Amino acid sequence: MRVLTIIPTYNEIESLPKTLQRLRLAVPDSDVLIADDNSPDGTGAYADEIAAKDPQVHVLHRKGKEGLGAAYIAGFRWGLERDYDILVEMDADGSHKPEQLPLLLAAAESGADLVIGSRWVPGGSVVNWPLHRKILSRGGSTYSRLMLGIGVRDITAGFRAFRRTTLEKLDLSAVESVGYGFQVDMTFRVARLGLRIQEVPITFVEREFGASKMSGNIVFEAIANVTKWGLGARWNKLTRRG
Ligand SMILES: Nc1nc2c(ncn2[C@@H]2O[C@H](COP(=O)(O)OP(=O)(O)OP(=O)(O)O)[C@@H](O)[C@H]2O)c(=O)[nH]1
Ligand SMILES: [Mg+2]
Repeated sequence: MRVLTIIPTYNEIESLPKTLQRLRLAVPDSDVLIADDNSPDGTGAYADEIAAKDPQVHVLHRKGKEGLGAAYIAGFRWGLERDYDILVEMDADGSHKPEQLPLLLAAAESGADLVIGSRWVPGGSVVNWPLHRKILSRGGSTYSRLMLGIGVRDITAGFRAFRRTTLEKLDLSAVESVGYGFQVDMTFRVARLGLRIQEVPITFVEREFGASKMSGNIVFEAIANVTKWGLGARWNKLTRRG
């Protein structure tokens, strides 16, 4: 199966070189697409240098910072136009171990429509996170699970593998949200189609370099959207019955 690993970047010049090197070693068959939002620190130019030497590395330059969701949607479209069978989401900051990508790919190849690298299933873990980040992540996942009525333990996780057929069934232009909410939105859409979602345990490592793009706004957006979607789904059920 042809695999494309999409890495969205915004100011990741300290992390991207190592991540890319590890990925090319760990999964040499996967092509790579770096979706850069015109990073002021030169991440896009660095990606171009690598792409000039390595035909399996590609770069999608975007105008400016529009959020991880928009970068992924553009990356998915790029990959779908080019006949990839599996499209992977992976962060540049070293949090997702490229060495664990084969676990996700194995699950996708054996039939899962969406594979989620999960911190919150048995065997999954987080390295170097302060307690408040763990609480926020687990609490957010639990709230979303209850609100949306889907059984995924790590719903905001960003290390994922989609079969192309899954993405083809979604209306990508309808996907909202920029931050974590994007991952929740995608999961909810896949679940509503009745497709098979499988979580595989991963070891998530807190970034060593560079700055997190997480903000109060992103958290707020995610909570507000989950509440809206959850209530909307309940309302639809009620009115269809009535
Ligand atoms: N193209 C693009 N990439 C982004 C944007 N925001 C974040 N990213 C990338 O998305 C990945 C995840 O972003 P992080 O800042 O690590 O956010 P996070 O992983 O949710 O937060 P931390 O756990 O604190 O690291 C990284 O590779 C970022 O460079 C954006 O607006 N545009
Ligand atoms: Mg990160």
